[in-house]
Amino acid sequence: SGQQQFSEIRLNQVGFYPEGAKKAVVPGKASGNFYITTPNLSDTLYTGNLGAELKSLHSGKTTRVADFSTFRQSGTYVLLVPGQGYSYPFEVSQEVYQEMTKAAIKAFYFQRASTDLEEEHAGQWSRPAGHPDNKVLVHASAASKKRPEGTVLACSKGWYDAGDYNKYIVNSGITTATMLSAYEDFPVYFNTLNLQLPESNNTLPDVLDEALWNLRWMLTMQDPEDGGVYHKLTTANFEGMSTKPSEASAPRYVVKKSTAAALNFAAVMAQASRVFRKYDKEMPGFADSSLVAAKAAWKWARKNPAVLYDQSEMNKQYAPAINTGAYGDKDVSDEFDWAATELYLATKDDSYYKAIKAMPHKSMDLPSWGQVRFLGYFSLARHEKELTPAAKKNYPKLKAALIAFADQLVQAGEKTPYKVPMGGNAHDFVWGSNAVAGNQGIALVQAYRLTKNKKYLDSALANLDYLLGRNATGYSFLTGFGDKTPMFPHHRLSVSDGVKEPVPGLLVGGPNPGQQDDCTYPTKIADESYVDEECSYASNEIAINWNAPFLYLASALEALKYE
Ligand code: 9MR
Repeated sequence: SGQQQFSEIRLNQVGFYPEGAKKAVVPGKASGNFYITTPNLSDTLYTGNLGAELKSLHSGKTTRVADFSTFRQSGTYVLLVPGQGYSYPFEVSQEVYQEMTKAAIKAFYFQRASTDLEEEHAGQWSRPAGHPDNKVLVHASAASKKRPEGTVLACSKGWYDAGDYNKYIVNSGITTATMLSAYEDFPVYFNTLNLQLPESNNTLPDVLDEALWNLRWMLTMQDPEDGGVYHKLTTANFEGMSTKPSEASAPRYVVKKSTAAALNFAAVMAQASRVFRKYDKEMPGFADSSLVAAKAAWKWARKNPAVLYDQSEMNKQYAPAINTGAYGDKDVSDEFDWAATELYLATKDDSYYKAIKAMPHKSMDLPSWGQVRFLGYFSLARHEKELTPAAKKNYPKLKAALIAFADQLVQAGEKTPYKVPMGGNAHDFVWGSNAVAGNQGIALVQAYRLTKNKKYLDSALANLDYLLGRNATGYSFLTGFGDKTPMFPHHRLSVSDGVKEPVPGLLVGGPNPGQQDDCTYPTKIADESYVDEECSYASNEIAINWNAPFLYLASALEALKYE
């Protein structure tokens, strides 16, 4: 019965900053007082009153908020509602998110391909190397004169995309960019962070060492002949769920070059050239060669502006058929804008800026693997002081649009029954909805940076609360953190390693009423469409592009609390 009582009250299961907002959500009919007590329920330290009854947009279910923001005493507590039971124990402390944030960054290390993970760095999740990717085959769809079908390429390193073992340029691009942006925005925080990586003893911040693992792979995906970039590196079919990396032996291919891949590559390589410039001594030539690679990819994309990746069309023409993730974006106008922006910032050459179609674009869309315009906008805001007159002229409009976007999120958060921006829009619950929550958090942090108005930061923190338990499922969606947290993610590394606990620090996809897998879900209600089972790749897979916004959000909050 303890379990029953625990699961009813929803709150951030990791805990709260002493100075931060603190809210729990109580579902059902309870009203009246709530209490903050010691975990053994013996001492009551705070008494509050449950708020007004709220109704979910998605389920129609009613909830009330327990707001105990003014309770600031460090310690471990439970929240008690008579007749409703008590919450999981939670902590109030200035350090409450320290380990969790580190784990969310370290998770990328666990996704590394082509390397042994030593016990010293990986603990019980250590493993022998898999996917050396030093003998990757050029697929028929990617054959060129100099590189005919079957040509052997070396494309080692990189991160596994998700629960599968493939490596996709489009998704890698946005992920790496988000990680580099976190560093660009909060260098002081990252400069001292020790993630216990094999590279932790070098002079680079660990987060940049981690980003480099993927950047080095990305660079191998460019054809030096023409600057084009292969869409992905993949097996023909997904490997079995219990195949260990070291046992995986299916041939790996690079497939067809695409415009989206070239532009994602161009954008992130241009950003990398900017970020790594100051490490020219440690990595001679890296910044320069990244920029050269970015320009070559941009040129290819301008010459080939509409080579969309359509896997089923491709499979009609070429063998073997490729049946893994497509990341088949049908509109690359945002990719053009993003790449142009990053190249402009890396070179200050106005001709790149002039290539941007609209500034700002009339539709302001949250980042996702297929929608990357905001990444360029955030970069412009970040480098506001360095803009040339051409870009400076438009900047006030962009800034106003970014703030207006964040205002909508804040307003949505006031209306949702969980008092979080996430879920304020019926379309928030897509495949990988937890990345929507994370990316909303980034947009809010950006607005805070632009205005220094704390309401944006509070709202960003509310989405962290959402991800760590204040949501309709009652799960804390980051593996290894919280009391009710995914144990069975769709993640081959976790399934195949024989360790009970999944690899820690990974964010699962989250509620997705699309339910595009063959799992049995508890309900069709949007914000509850989640199931902690291995079969559920549509709600319980993990993915690098979902972890990256979480990494950004958590790091930003950690960095900013000291301001
Ligand atoms: O995140 C992707 C989601 O937006 C798509 O709807 C879905 C189906 O195409 O694919 C998701 O990405 C998966 C990728 O294709 C392969 N690796 C696992 C990714 C996460 O599920």
